[in-house]
Amino acid sequence: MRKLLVAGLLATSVASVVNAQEVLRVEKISVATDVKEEEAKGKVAEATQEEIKITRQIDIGEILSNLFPEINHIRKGGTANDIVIRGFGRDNINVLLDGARIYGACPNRMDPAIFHMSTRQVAEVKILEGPFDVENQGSLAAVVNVISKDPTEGVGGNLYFTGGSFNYLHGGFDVNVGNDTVKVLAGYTKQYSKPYESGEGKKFTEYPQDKSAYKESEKDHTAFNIDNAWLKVVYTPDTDQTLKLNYAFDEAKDVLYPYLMMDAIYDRTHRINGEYYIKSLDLKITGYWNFVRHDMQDRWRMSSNMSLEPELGYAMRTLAKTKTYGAKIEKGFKIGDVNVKAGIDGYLRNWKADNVILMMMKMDNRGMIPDVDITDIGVFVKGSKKINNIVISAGLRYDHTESDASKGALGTSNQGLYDKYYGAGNYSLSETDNYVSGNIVARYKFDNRSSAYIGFGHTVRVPDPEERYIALAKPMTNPDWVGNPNLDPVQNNEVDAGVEYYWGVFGLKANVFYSDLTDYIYLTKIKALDNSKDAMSYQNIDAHIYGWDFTVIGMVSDTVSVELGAACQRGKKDSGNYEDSDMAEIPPLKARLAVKYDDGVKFGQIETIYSARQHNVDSDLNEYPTKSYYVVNVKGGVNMGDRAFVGIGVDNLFDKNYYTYLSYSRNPFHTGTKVPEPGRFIYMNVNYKF
Ligand SMILES: [Cu+2]
Repeated sequence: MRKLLVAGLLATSVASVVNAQEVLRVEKISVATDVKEEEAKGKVAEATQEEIKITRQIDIGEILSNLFPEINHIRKGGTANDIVIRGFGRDNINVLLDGARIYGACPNRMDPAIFHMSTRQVAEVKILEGPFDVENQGSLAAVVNVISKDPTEGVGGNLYFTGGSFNYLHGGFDVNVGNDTVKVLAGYTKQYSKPYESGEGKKFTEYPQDKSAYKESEKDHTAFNIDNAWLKVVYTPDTDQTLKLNYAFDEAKDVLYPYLMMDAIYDRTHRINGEYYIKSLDLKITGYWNFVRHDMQDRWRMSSNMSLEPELGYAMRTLAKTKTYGAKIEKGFKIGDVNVKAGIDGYLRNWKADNVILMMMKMDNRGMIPDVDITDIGVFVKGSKKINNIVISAGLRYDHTESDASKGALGTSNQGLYDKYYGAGNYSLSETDNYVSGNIVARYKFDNRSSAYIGFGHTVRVPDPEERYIALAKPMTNPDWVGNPNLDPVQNNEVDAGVEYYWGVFGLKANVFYSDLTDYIYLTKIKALDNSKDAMSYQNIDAHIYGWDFTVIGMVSDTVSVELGAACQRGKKDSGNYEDSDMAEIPPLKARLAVKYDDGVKFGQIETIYSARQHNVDSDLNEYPTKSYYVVNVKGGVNMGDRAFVGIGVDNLFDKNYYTYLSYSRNPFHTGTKVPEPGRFIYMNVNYKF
């Protein structure tokens, strides 16, 4: 939206934004755009587009949460923030990197998908909210596609550095070499930080208590130490064909998660993507493979002192790995005056995690995630047609998904867990699910820029390997954690409506949604059939989530703009085993007001973020109210000629001590550590283009 206003009102200053500023574009896509229009690069007729110029550059989850009131982050530590969109998290939203599926290896989501691409590699983030994506399996409530930078023609590169509070350092470079047939981009970055301090001046390592407390000697332990390297090659033998190949590696070491009872020793990821496009046929073939290996231990916590084998240095450890590979063929064509896109895709997701607990007695929890394979094959078709001022679009998708857990992967301690809680013979470790998803949307165009839409979508996602098959037996006193092999896929029937309206120098974009959920997967407390022990497990419930969001933008002058956005959502349970009908992890009202100055050379912004108190909590999962907060962030920067850019910023200017609603882990048995947001954080970005 901003871009549109800029394009309409500030055509002259747009041209001057060709300089050393590193820009991360974030685009919220609306449904029911013409298929062709949607894909025409640079033409964002129905999109909100935001250009992020100066940030701490820590992680994308945090950046998105800052920008969009309907996106919230789950704060587990200094980095790797997971995201919740409109109250939907985990596998209910699809996060893709360059269109490829990727999943974290950690059963506690220490490494969410969005964490596996470094901020410096990102060109653009595309967000489609609601159940309107048929091109990918399981986009239940939203799809987020994080797209990496392409190499360009010519020789050049960037050197960049960000430094900030709490010994935060982020440095790196990229080098680009290209002619009209072959273009190569290679990059490397390193990120390092000590634990940040909250507004009350305490390091985040001081918050966990009792067994989870950090050892005195580890309270100043490195908070994260991450290396990323990537290589992207684009080959265009003629004007008709494009081949893109991308390899990326990241290694995150010493990542602390005060939210959880363990920390990551390392998290190592390899990603390969390939894409071949023939323009004259409008045919695209893509393939990908990625692999993540993750090691978490409690060696920096007090609990490790209780180890039965002290020489190992830990009392709890999970070693996990996951790989995902898949392919897609898609083709665009026209039937009469209807633009159509059809495709077939498939993927395999494998996940295995081995846990051991050496407290009181040795728990051999090999196969905590028991080598689960999820294989999916799907076909889709979508189309759009313009009838006078109305664009009608529709999509349909069919999926066949198989989920298989391996009994042989289970260790001696967790072998009997499904029998203990669900009864021998009452479940199967392999499931087949077949389902249809689809949507229809009508958009009425008032003029070239303004429009209103209403749409209905039906989407389905299969339970993830953890929800169906996790098997973690804990020492006698603690509850077990066991998947529910009998879970059914989640179905979302949702109606969305919205308006995008431009009036003089003002723009408004607003949406409402109502999601009716059948078999939504929800945490629950269960008892062993012989009543000997309790466990945390999952159940299918019926529920509904509804909400709204809006953004208003005004161009006060050629250089000054004002943005105001807000979002709110509610979630209610309609069935299942509950006492409290409020759903868990539904963030409260959040608003953002920003005033920006941009003359093409100098840039400045004052931003305030407000979050209301959340008292609609699920007491069944031991949720408790979270107070409202209000923070102010400022930043400014200047282009030094065509090659250098320097920016400085202060987040949480007034050093407020505050918590977001998603700052602690939900568990029906106990509450974990509540992790505060960082206190005042001063940073500087320097970028040099060569
Ligand atoms: Cu982990």
